[in-house]
Amino acid sequence: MSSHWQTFYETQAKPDNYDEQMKLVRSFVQSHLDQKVALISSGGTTVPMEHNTVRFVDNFSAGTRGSVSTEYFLENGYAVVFLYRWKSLEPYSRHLQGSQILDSLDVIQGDVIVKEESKSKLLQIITKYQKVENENRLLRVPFTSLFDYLWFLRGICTELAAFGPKCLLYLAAAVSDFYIPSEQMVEHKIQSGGGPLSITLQLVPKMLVPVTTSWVPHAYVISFKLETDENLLVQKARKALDTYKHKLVIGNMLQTRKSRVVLVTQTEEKEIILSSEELKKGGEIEQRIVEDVIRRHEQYLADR
Ligand code: PAZ
Repeated sequence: MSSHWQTFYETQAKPDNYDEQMKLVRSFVQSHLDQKVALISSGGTTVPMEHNTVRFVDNFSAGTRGSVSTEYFLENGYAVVFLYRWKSLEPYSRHLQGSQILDSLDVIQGDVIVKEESKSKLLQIITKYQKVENENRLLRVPFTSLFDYLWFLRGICTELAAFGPKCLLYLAAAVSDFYIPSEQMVEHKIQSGGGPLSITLQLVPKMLVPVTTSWVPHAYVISFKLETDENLLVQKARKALDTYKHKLVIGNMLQTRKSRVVLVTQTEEKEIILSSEELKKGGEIEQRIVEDVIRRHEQYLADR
């Protein structure tokens, strides 16, 4: 009999661009087999309400955690598959959001030039970006819906299994716990003429089960746990560790996620806190998280 997660893949169609994207993943894997690799998931998933989707359920995630962390993993020599919500923040370009790029430029005698005060910032970003591009160490795989995300998660994990323990999963995306299965979804735009709308959302299967037991059983797997009630945070992180037997849960509160996280393992609970001074100076908590996580991954490799 199929398990809950297997039924999901048997009944929910794969994304149209799945085969094309997976070809890129395979080729990326082949070029980096001798390196450490990280799969970083980032941003929020949408849950469509109609097959011809006009409306969907979404969440708050901007993709900051994933995109910032990706830069630090790349700085530390990892090859990275960045599985991210289309149009959420991306590594490097995140520094130039909205009108920032236009504000850093000027027109002088018909030529576009970079303003003096923006040069050092742009130089830093572009130098790092070009190094990573030249070394082909970053593969971006975009998703929008929960279906896309879960299909790519399985496909990419299965390919990354070839890295064995050199593979690290850093699952920072805010993935919906609820969805409308395809067979229960209406075809066309839901009409308001029928009065108030009630919808029933089903539970999304817990994919950390196949991730840890079947798809990448030797990888160093880190999941994130978001809460809004502090009393639940560590308790829920521990429950996840007990259930999925992976290596680390990084807990964070919605309101303080940029300045405080708690790293929970089977034996330890450790906080990383960024002071308001550090934040004001442009400090990024992801730098400290990634340093810590890389140390743990190295220890994991050394212990094997
Ligand atoms: O994307 P972002 O930087 O705005 O938020 C990051 C985050 C809070 C989504 C992430 O740190 C996280 O906790 N992800 C897991 C969420 C969960 O499924 O509990």
